Amino acid sequence: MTKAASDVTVCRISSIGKRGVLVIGKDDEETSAVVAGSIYQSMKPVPGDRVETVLKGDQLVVERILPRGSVLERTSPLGKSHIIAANLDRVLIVVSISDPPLRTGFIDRALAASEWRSLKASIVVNKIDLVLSREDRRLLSEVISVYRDGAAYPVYPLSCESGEGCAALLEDIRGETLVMTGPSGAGKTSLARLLKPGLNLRVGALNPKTSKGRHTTVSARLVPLGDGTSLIDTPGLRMFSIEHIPTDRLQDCFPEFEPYLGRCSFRNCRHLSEPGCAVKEACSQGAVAEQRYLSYCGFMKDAMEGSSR
Ligand SMILES: Nc1nc2c(ncn2[C@@H]2O[C@H](COP(=O)(O)OP(=O)(O)OP(=O)(O)O)[C@@H](O)[C@H]2O)c(=O)[nH]1
Ligand SMILES: [Mg+2]
Ligand SMILES: [Zn+2]
Repeated sequence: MTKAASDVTVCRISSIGKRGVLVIGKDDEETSAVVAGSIYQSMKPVPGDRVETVLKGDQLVVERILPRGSVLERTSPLGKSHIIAANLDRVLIVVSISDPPLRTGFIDRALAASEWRSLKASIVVNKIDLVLSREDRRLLSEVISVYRDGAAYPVYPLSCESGEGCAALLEDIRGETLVMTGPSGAGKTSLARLLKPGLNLRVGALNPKTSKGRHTTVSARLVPLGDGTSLIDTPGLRMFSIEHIPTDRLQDCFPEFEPYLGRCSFRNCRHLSEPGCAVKEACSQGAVAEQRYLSYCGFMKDAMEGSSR
């Protein structure tokens, strides 16, 4: 633990429970602590937060949350901003091709949310041991082509079952704090367990009838991997909502649009059905992947319908 003053110790929040929190201190050990009531008047702690703690008797008390460097945010089902985790270097979007089936809309929303908060993002395609059919292999190549080749996001195809591809990921993330997001059952907790052998977190089999996950992880948890690397596991999401991103800023959340912005006939072009749109033209020439452009149009439509309700 870093000594900030004689009796103040800086720790990192690992998880939030009903009665208190778990904090990570020196040598990556986990300790339970209570949170001083005054903190909740300003903000709620989240995994990844750096906090000042004081030992009172034999009870560790969190007294202050240090200013946050970066956060990943989503819109909750109640329409409120939900800060998922703080002080992050990268977002890992964990998906699979089948079991559960790939939904590129999820990836595009999570990428937009990462861009909105200026966070680096990468895609983990887990369960490549199950990618056997021609159709699944085609989907995997498409993910690599659309996201890695078309938008410069790192893509890590891997298998937590066989371990294939995991070393390359581990090599690239050394020293970083990462938060994982993805649909239930994609294998986020399995990845944390693979990278931290002995980790006591539950993984859950998919529902065999629906091929969907069963929402096994119920609260986010920061897992120290050693070497200053921290991986934050989170509960699976049905959808990554991005209603908090203003409509006129969505275009900035698609980095491959950037060379074309400002080149449309209309200065305030929304890149939907306006004539002389440079983004649409780039899409029809194949310079912007159609799937990504269509996601953008869908998000714009959702946002415009939402704001007129
Ligand atoms: N075949 C195969 N199965 C895997 C792989 N990784 C994970 N699984 C299985 O997928 C299921 C779901 O894994 P979890 O790690 O619990 O998934 P999760 O993303 O944490 O799910 P939630 O906590 O519900 O969000 C478990 O039965 C795992 O054993 C893999 O690479 N290949
Ligand atoms: Mg899990
Ligand atoms: Zn345009």
